[in-house]
Amino acid sequence: MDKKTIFSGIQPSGSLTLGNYIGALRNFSELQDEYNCLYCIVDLHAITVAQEPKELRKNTLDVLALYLAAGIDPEKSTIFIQSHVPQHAELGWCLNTITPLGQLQRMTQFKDKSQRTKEVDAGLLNYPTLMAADILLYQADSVPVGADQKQHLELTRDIAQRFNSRYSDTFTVPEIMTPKVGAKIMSLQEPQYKMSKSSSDKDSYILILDSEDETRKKIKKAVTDSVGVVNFTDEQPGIKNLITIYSSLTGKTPEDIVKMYEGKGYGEFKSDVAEVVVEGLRPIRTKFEEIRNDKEYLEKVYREGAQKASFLGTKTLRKVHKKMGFIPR
Ligand code: AQP
Repeated sequence: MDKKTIFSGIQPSGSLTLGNYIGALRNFSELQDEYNCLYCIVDLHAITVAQEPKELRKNTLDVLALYLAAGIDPEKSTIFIQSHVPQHAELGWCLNTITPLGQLQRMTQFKDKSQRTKEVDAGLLNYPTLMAADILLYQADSVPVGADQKQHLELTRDIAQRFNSRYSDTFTVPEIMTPKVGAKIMSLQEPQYKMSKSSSDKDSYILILDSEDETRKKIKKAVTDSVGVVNFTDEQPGIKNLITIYSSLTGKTPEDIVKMYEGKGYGEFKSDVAEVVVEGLRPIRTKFEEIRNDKEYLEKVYREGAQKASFLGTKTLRKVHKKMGFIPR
């Protein structure tokens, strides 16, 4: 039987956080043997909010090196940069024409980001249709993402179904695949919000590439509460988040962790969480240092990846053009 297809992407809109790692990146390599995987660095998405061009170039190569350091193998998976495969933008345009404006305006991410941005451009509103194009272009069966992307995935499914019923069966309707623990890692400073790489408060996130000392300091400073007991409850969102991080990096259940810290203070708990994070990220940080400076290797990976992705993307796009009534090229 043919392997099922998986697509996922990460924006090079900053340096990747522990949230990106636990919610998405670290699950990517585990799927490579069972699925036909495509992993993209979605630079076209990153420009939906203002980016410094030099920074964007650096971040794009950093994300690529992190993909490789996290164990994504270019012999098994297709790794590529979104802007190198123009079919994404082309399909995105077509899908925009069958997506109701109101549906895009109701997206939580659009509402959140447009509140934080001085000038809201059309690209931010159309982000989800481009994301739908990313996924549908490869007829992906499943999309491994963090829980924050659930609404966008639902919109993708809607768009696929709308296209299929309007023009006949064309797209696979994809399923979301979220991790059991750690699908949403929260900010260390405002645990009611998710940890985000574009946050203006550096203490709110841990970057995969933060130094070990910086990581320890940020966890020490993490907001907790006055209860003073390590509990896994919504009433103690800061502590709950630290337990989630601990649990997702060690495989221990939240209940086990609560038991381990019975009668112990937050200080000891936090310093253990810090060690778990430092240990958990050390292998990927070390590998990243080895890979990031090998420009030739990185170039080979993204060029070959774009070729493979482009071949697959063209197949779907031809079908779409034909069904929508375009004259074949
Ligand atoms: N806090 C999080 N917990 C779990 N998963 C998360 N992801 C992001 N934040 C968390 C998952 O990481 C993948 C890549 O996300 P993205 O960069 O494409 O966009 P995002 O979800 O908007 O991530 P950020 O860090 O919040 O980026 P900015 O600040 O630029 O918007 C996705 O699978 C996402 O679910």
